[in-house]
Amino acid sequence: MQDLKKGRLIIASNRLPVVVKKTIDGGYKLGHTSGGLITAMKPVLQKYSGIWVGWAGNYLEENIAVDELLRKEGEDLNYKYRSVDISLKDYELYYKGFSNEMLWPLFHNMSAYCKFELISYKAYQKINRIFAHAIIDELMEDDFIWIHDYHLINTGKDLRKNGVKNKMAFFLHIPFPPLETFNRMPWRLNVAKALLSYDLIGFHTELDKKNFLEVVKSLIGDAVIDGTELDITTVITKKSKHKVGVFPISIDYDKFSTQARSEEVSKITNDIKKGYSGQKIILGIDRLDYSKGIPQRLKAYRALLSKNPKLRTKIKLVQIMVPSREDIEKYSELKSEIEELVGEINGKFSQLGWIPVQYSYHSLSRTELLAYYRASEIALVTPLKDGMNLIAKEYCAANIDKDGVLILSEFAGVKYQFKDDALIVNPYDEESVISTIKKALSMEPQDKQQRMENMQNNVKKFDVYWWVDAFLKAAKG
Ligand code: GDG
Repeated sequence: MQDLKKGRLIIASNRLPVVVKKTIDGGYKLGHTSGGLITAMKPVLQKYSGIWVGWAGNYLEENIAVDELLRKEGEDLNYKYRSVDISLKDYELYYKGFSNEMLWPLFHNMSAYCKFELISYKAYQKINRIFAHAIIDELMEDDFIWIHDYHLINTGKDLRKNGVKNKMAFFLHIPFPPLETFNRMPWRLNVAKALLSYDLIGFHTELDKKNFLEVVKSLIGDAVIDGTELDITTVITKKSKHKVGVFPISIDYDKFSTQARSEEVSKITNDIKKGYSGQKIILGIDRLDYSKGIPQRLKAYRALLSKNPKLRTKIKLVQIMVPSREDIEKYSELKSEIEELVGEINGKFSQLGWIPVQYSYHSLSRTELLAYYRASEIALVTPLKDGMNLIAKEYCAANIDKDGVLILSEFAGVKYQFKDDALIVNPYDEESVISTIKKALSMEPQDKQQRMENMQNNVKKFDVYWWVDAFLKAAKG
C-alpha cells in the first residue's frame, strides 16, 4: 500500500458506516450501514490509521451523546469516527433535497427527476461548511484529506477558504453527466468551481472524466487542459493546478472470495438451492433506486415468461431490494411500481409448487448475500446508469464454482472492465435482455468458466487496495 508519510488519512463522506439507533429501554446504540462507498472504504481505513468524518444518523435537536458511542465503537478499530451536527430541517434540504432530488438524478442523466430549489442549495452549502469545520477541528499538518461523493462537493472550497493548505482530493462515486445535462443546473458555475478546489479529482470511468473536462473547458474561462501523462490529466487555472484521473473502484476480492468458501456460506448456498428444487436462479440485488432499472428488468422477465412457456417452472427471479431513500416521493412511487409488477407476474404465471419471482425488501447479512451470489446461475445487473456497480464485482468474487453468468448493463461503469466476459445488454431494450437471458441459460460450462475466471482475475488484480494505491499515488505524485 502507498505510504502516507507522516500524515494520517482523513476521509469525509455523508454517512458514517455506523448509525445511531434507539434501544427498547430508551437508550441508544450504534448499528451498521451498507452501501458501495462503505464496502470500499472500511478496509482502507482499517489498514491506514485516520479519521472518518460523517453523519451518524442523529439530529442536533435530539441531543444524543453520540461522541461517546462513537468513541467506544472506534476502540477496536484502527481509526476513529467524528460525527457532524446537523439539524433535521437542514439535513432534509441538504440530503433529501439538493443531494438526492437534484445532484443524484442530474448526474445520472435523468434531469426530468430534478428539483432545482435555491433553499436546498443554500442548505447544501451550509452543511458542507459544517463538514469543513469538523475536518478542521481534527486536522494536523501532514494529514491527507479525501472527500467522497456528490454530497460534499463544496467542502473542499470551504476548507481552502479557511486557509487549509493540506493536500486534498475528491472522488465521485456516481457518474459525471455530459455538459448539456450539467448546464441545466442553475448553480453550475459554483459547482464546477468547487470541484476545482481539490488537488486531485477522481472518477470511475474515462467517460466521466471526459464529461468533467468538457464542463471545465466550457465554464471555467481561464482553465487550460495541460495534457495527460500516465493517464492523469492536468488542469491549470491562473491560481491553481489540478489533476484529474480515472480510478475504477473495487472490492476486497480476497475477503469476499474466502468468505464465500466458508462452511457457513456453503451451508446456506445448499439450503437455497434445495429450497428451489432445481430451478435456475436469476439474481437481482439492488438498492431501491430508479437508476438501477428494476421495473425494466421485471418487465423483461415478464415478457420472457410470456413468450417462452417452456421456461416456466424451470427458472426463478430472486429480486432482493435493499431499502433506500423511501422518504423521497420518487422512491416510494418506485417501490409501489416494483411491488405491483412482482404481484402481477406472480399472479399471472404462478403454478402449483412454483412462484416466478421471489421478492424481498430488507437488507441481508453478508453471509446470506454471498450465499445468494453462489447459488445463482445468472446475475442480472442492469442499471439504467451506474457509476461503477459493486454487486457485479462481488458476484464474480463469490462465484467460486465458476458456473455463473453475469448479464451486465452497458451503462454501468464496470462495463469497461468486464466488456469481453460479461454478457452486455441495453437495459432499455427488452428483446436484447430476453435473448441474453436465454443465451446465458444455455451457455456451455467451459465458456462460463473461462469468462468467470477472466472477470475474477480482473477484480483480483484491480481490487480495492489497488484502487486506493492508485488514487494516493496520483494524489502524491
Ligand atoms: C454507489 C454508486 C458505485 C447491498 N445490499 C446489501 C448489501 N449491499 C452492498 C453490496 C455492495 C453495495 O451495497 C452496493 O454497491 P453498488 O456499487 O452496487 O451501489 P450504490 O450503493 O448505488 O453505490 C455505485 C458505488 O457507490 C461505489 O463507488 O459502485 O455506482 O451508485 O457492496 O454488497 N450488503 C449487505 N446486505 C445487503 O442486503 N450486507
